[in-house]
Amino acid sequence: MNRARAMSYLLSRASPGMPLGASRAWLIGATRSKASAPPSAALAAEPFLNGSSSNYVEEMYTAWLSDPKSVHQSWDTFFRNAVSGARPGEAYTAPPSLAEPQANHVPLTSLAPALASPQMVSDAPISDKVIDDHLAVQGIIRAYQARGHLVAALDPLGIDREALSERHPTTLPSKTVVRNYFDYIGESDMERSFKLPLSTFVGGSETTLPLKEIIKRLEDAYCRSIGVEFMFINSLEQCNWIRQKFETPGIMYMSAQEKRLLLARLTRSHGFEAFLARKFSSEKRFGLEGCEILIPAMKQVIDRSTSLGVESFVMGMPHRGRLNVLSNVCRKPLEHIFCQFAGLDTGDEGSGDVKYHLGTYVERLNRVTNKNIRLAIVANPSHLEAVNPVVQGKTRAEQFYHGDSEGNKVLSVLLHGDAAFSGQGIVYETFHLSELPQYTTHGTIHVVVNNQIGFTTDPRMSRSSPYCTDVARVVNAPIFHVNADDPEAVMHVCNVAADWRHTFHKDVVIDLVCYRRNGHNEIDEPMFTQPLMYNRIRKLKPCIDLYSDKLVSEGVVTKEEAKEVRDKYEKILEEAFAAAKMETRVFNKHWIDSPWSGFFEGKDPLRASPTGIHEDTITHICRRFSSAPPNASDFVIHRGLQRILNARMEMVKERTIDWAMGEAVAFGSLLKEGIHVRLSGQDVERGTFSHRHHILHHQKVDKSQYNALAHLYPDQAPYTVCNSSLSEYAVLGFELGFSMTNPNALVIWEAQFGDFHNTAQCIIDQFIASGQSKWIRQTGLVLLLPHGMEGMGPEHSSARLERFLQMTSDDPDILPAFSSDFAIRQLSDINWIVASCSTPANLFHILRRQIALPFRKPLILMTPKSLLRHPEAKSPFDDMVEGTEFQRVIPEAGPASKNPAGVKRLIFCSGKVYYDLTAARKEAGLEESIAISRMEQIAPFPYDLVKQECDKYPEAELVWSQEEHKNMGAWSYIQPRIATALNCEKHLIPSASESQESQSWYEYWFPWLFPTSSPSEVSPSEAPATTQSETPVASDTRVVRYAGRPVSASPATGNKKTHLRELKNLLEDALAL
Ligand SMILES: Cc1ncc(C[n+]2csc(CCOP(=O)(O)OP(=O)(O)O)c2C)c(N)n1
Repeated sequence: MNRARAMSYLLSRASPGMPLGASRAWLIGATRSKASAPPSAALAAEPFLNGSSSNYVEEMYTAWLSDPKSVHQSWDTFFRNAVSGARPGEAYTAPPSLAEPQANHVPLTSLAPALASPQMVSDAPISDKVIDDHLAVQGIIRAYQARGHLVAALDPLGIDREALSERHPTTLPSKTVVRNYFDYIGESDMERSFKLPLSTFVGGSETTLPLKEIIKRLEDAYCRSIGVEFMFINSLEQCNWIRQKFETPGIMYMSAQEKRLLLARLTRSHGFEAFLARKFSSEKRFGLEGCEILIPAMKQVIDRSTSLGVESFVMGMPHRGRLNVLSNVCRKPLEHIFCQFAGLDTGDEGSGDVKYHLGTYVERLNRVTNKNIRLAIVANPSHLEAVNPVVQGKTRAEQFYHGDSEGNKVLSVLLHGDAAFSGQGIVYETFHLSELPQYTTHGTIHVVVNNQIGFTTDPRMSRSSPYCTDVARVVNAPIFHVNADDPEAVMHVCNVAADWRHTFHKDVVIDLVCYRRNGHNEIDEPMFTQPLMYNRIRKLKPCIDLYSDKLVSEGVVTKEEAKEVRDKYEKILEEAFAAAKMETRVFNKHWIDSPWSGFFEGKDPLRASPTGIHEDTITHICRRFSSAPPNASDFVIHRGLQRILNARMEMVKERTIDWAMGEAVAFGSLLKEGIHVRLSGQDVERGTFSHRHHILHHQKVDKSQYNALAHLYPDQAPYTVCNSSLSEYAVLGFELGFSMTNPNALVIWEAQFGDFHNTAQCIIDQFIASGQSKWIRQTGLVLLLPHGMEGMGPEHSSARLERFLQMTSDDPDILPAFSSDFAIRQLSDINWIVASCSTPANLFHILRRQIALPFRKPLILMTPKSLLRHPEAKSPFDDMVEGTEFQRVIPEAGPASKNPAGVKRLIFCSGKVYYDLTAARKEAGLEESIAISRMEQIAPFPYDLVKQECDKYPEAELVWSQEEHKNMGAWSYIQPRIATALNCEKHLIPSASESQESQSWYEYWFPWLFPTSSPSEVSPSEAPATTQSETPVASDTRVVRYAGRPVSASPATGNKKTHLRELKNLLEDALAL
């Protein structure tokens, strides 16, 4: 509230009819309804002020308060009338004036409507003390709302803060909170009654309270076990909502039944950790001891949200307490959890992950609300907070596909550690997605397990912000700090958080201030580094004991009942433990977080659908894509864009496409088939290189846009194209999460320039490269990475192709069996696809192939820059029609291919350099003697086609030419693989499945195709062999030579001349015979 508004508000507390000069007369006594009466029609009677002069009024008023003579007599009269109860419009007595009132003047009474009455005009002086006391009380209330949290008793250890739990109501409040307001009002005023402003709810139904009581209630609301941070929020409505939720007397009331449920949940939480500690004392489990309240807290959030209509919860969390959450929140079978401790072999595919990183998905009944709910915990790597955007993307996708446009049915919940929450930048990046139209999940509930330590580092050394939660302030999220040893306070905060999210669809943070009873893990000794803290911790009773003692003393439960609850749960644990002992293997499939029910059913795991399409479809999409909106006469298009559309239409007439059209036809044809397409990244709507233009902007009307691909067919799937925030880490993670929800969607993230992906490296390394292996979770996510040496300097050239290839999971020394399904089998066995297309038609096919495959694989696609407009980088419609397909290798088709025996050199290359090589070859007149083959799919390596090409040119020297430096690009990947392709007999290996020990993913998903293996308990030795090897046994002693730039530390020169010289050298090296 600005000062002028504050003043008017202050004045509006005045009561008509009060005797002027009576001490505190206008601070007390008026009813709330009178005080808040709306401005009357008499406002116009005081036309000497307007909204913009409110500051001036305020100055006059302040000056008048300190000395009525310091202002003009007319102001003096006005204020006297106003405070003595003059009705609106009647306080003003016009002074002799030379000028007419201004037309835009607004009367003061519109700001302070309840002030004035002409009959009340009096010269009696106003007591300064009255004014000051009033201001002080207002200030005190506001101070508690703004700073009460600073002295709240949040820390169960009592280390960090001035604990006020024992504060007596008559004791002066902490200066930290009230600053110097108590210089104006003191202990002697404690018994005086003050009228309560509308900005507080501490009065409940009362409008006045003694100061003593006001302070007591404010301390109860803001300085006990809950510290509320919210006054930075820019919405008065939201601030008032929060005030009401914490200040209303009795708001934290819990029934005996609710308390018993809370005790039972706390008992389970505690019992689970205690049981594991007993049974697996030397195993790491990152237990929850010291924050056992987390389990009841999460359950409370779920109960409350479920009662408000939420059906699905997508959750992300770190290691701490994860097993407990899996068991007690998700109801993951205890046997599955115990088996993870037993060191058993895996019974299915995948390399697996440690138990405290695993995900899960369950559908179950919420017993409190009697509603069915879905719960998913997203699997994550050790990299703290990295899962946050993935959870958001998955949540957003669930909302999108359920038509849940306001997030009423699907809710994301993110758990954090205190050190990670403040330390990891991805937290900030993810927060910034929270309100973006195409990325919002309509509010996330964040829960911080704030044990006041990160591994061995305490907060003084690990963050510069006062709270670990300060990052959440950037999105105006309220932050509820709460002492985790006060279970009922925690439950209250959880309810408020769920209500907040339901009401405002915005993020909210619950900061569970707790401690960590053991070391970082159960094997660590915390006394090495935090001796004082741990001395204190050792003296603390566990929360369960404190709370059950409390309930016993309140008579809510008896000691026997509390024990009975513990014993019952102990029995459940023991039984599950015994059952787990009978298991002989663990199954990764038990931990899938995003099952795709129905997707794999009835599909041949090694058969892809065709990607070529009917020419009519191509023409239709191309025409739409080249046209202005249907209401073109009303929609003013930029002239430059109209030229682009015209040029596109010309291409349609010539039955050709360029890069942008190839992409558009891929998208459009998938949309036609009901496949949702989502393209996200920085500036993707136009395209970094201004080639895409998927969104046309009306040049005269703001927000008037046209998205041609969203209007191709009446019954098509939705097309989402969205410029993202300037974040790679969060946005790539988000799109990965989105892609996990629905396999029948093409989800694409595009980097501005390819190299920027490295700020999202964790998503690439920890999730995309290894996700299927660790968590048997598939994704068809596509990464478009602009790549190529165009003389644009070191940072805009290389998408670091070499890194993706280095993380590719195929063995360079193993030649898979050649068979009719060689290509798709390779795709199925690898962790991701890495490709660099040189033609728009191949781009079209590879994008469509993502959906045509019977499984999902990430696609890492190097995309061009200059090729976007290269006159030769075009494709005829013929290359996309039915019967055509993605070409893994585009073989030489020119003169050299007609007389292969006479070819002296066979150059393999990939991407844009092909066009440089062919132009230079032509110029040198070497088209007969040098063949150039393009490797469009680099990984999995097209052994069969490479071998075919090599065999075709038996006399040719083999060269690999690339524009990247020798220690970069594809060279180190292709070199050993070409050698393997040539020397087959040395590398002959049965098909990958035959050599696998455990069940492969497709055996699990397609059990009907593998009759000998049951999907659940198949023995590795029973795993069926796949097709027979047809690998030719032959040997070629040629070796491949490198032709390209030498090694370098930097990906590219910053000097244009050097760039051109390097290119010339490269071409000479490749082509000189
Ligand atoms: C990105 C990242 N950096 C470092 C680590 C190693 N590490 C694991 S737990 C941990 C401390 C985390 O502290 P906090 O977030 O407070 O959670 P707590 O373990 O206390 O529950 C660290 C540094 C990690 N897992 N991830």
